[in-house]
Amino acid sequence: MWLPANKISQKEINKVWSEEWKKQMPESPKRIFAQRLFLESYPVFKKYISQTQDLKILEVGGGSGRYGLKIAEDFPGSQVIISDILTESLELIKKMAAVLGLANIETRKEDVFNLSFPDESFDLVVCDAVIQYLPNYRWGIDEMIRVLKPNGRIIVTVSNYWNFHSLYKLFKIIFGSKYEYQYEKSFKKNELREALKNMRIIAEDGYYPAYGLFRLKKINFLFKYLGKIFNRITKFLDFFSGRFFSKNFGYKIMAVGEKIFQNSNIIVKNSGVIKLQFFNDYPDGNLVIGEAQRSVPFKIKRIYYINNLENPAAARGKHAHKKLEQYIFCVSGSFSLELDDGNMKQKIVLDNPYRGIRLGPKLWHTMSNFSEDCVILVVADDYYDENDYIRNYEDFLNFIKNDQIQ
Ligand code: T46
Repeated sequence: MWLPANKISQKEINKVWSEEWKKQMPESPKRIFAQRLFLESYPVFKKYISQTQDLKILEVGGGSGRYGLKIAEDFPGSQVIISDILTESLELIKKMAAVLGLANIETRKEDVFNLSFPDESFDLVVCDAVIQYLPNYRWGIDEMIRVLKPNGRIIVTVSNYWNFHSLYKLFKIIFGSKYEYQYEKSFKKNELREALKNMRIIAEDGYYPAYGLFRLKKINFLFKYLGKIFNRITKFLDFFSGRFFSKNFGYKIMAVGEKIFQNSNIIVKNSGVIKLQFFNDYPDGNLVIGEAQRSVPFKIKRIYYINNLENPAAARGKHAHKKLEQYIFCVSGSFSLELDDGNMKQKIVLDNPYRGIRLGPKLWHTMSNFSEDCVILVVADDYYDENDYIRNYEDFLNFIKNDQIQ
């Protein structure tokens, strides 16, 4: 990897940004809307927002809030919540919303890993250039997907690896100075796609390839003119190529995903999802908390874990329980969990340490496809009892049939 990202803690990352928002204490929002980068980027966002219905919209990590504010202005029938973890950002947004006289805006202090909204609250989640600052960005995305309604849409943008901006960061490293925003991952398209793997990707886009060159003018003023030339060329080429340059070499790349109802929700009987509280203390680890009779909805009598899953062909489970209630977690790595209630079947990839899947009674379950670093944790509401297992699939089908007759 020729573009290392500094390992600094999430607290330090937040500090960089609170300083940034303090500096920006508001000018006129109209001026922010008139900035070149915004003029290039906002129309690309707007393309993917439904014009035909009023939406409940969440902007995550709003920062200056300019996207949420402009969306609220352009879609006055929609309700927009702009969230950020930093008070400085929310202060800035509130002031700008007041200047614009927007009544359909609310600001909320929220941690992207622990959004306080119930499941399936929003039609649209917008997240501009935020996950690039989150070393554990996959789990942030999962949280955004959680609060999306079925078929709801997410628009995510990130720094593009294949843009001159990467060169700017590299020069900074070579010349021994820090990149002003410190930790920032530059994404390749497939990495962004992978982050949205549980969604139906409906569009990939990007904008403003020349902006990365304009940033290089801090190194030499000639880049300003090179940027201008490059801007003309890419605009010309975009015009004839369906925006090929912007989509592939834009300063930011964008993915638009839709929540797939069947895949992200449990369709089999006797199952469900719980979410544990998650503290991201990167690079000093994560802390995930489950509490009996709170986040885990029963008294825990037993825990067990499974590790050293080195055999790629391993398959575990292949049984159901008669009465036992359990939740299964993937605390490290990933694996596939196949659930079968005798009627419906479902396969779920577990790769998120704070999400638990209910293994209720009468649910045939099989675990396979373990990553080498996979560690599975299970909490159960009773002690081990071999008599509670149904280890033969025919017996399982008979058991649920008889159960239905009784
Ligand atoms: C389940 C899935 C998710 C015990 O003696 N005590 C215990 O608490 C457990 C869990 C197992 N055992 C014995 C029973 C077997 O002789 O350990 C041996 C291996 O158990 P098993 O083949 O059932 O392991 P998995 O991974 O297929 O299933 C386990 C749990 O047993 C099961 O309840 O739901 O994980």
